[in-house]
Amino acid sequence: MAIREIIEVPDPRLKQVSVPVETFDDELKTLVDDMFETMYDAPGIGLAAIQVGVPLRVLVIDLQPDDEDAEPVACDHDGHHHHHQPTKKEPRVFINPEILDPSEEHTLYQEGCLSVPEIYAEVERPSRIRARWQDLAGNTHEEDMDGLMATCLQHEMDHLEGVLFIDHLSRLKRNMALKKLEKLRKVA
Ligand code: GNR
Ligand code: NI
Repeated sequence: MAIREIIEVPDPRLKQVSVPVETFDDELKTLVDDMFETMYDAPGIGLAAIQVGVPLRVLVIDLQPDDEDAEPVACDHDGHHHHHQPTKKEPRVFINPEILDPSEEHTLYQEGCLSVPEIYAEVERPSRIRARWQDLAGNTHEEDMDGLMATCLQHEMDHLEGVLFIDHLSRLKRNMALKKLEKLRKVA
C-alpha cells in the first residue's frame, strides 16, 4: 500500500473524462488499496482515481473515516471508567458507477474537494439517487442512496466526467474561489 499524491486545480488532468475499467485484476486492487490509504491520510470521505492521476472510472467512499480500531476503547481520564465506541470504518468501492433515477427534489450541501483544498461552497444536487456499480470482482450491484452518501457519490461521479464542485457555481463565485486558493497558496 502507498499514499499517492493528490493532484489539485488547475492540473488539466482533473478535466479528463475517465475510461471504464475492463480488467478486474491485481493492479486494480492495488489502485483501490492506495486510494483508500490516500483518502484516509488526507483525510477525506471520498476519492476518484483521477485525483491520483489515474483516468479510470473508480471511486472509493468512507463516510466514517475517523476510526483507528473498531474495538471499544477503555479510558478513565477523569477517574471514571468509560468505554468509547469509535465510529466503524465503512470502506466502499464503486467501479464503473452509474446514476439511475435522480429525485426531482434537490438538496444543498456545503461541499469541499481534496483537489480544491480549503474551499467550501454550497452545491445543489438531487437528494436521492439509485446507483449501479461493479465491485472488485466485477459483480454488479444496485442500491438507493440519500443524504451524504447520495451527495458524495454524485460529487465523485462528477470527477469521472472531469467536473469539479466549483464548476456548479456561477462564474463569479468560481473565480472568487480560485483567487482565494491562489492567495492561500502564496502565504503557505
Ligand atoms: O472529503 C470530501 N468531503 C466532501 C464533503 C462534501 C461533499 C463532497 C465531499 S468529497 C471530498 C473528497 C473529495 O474531493 N472527493 O472527490
Ligand atoms: Ni472531490
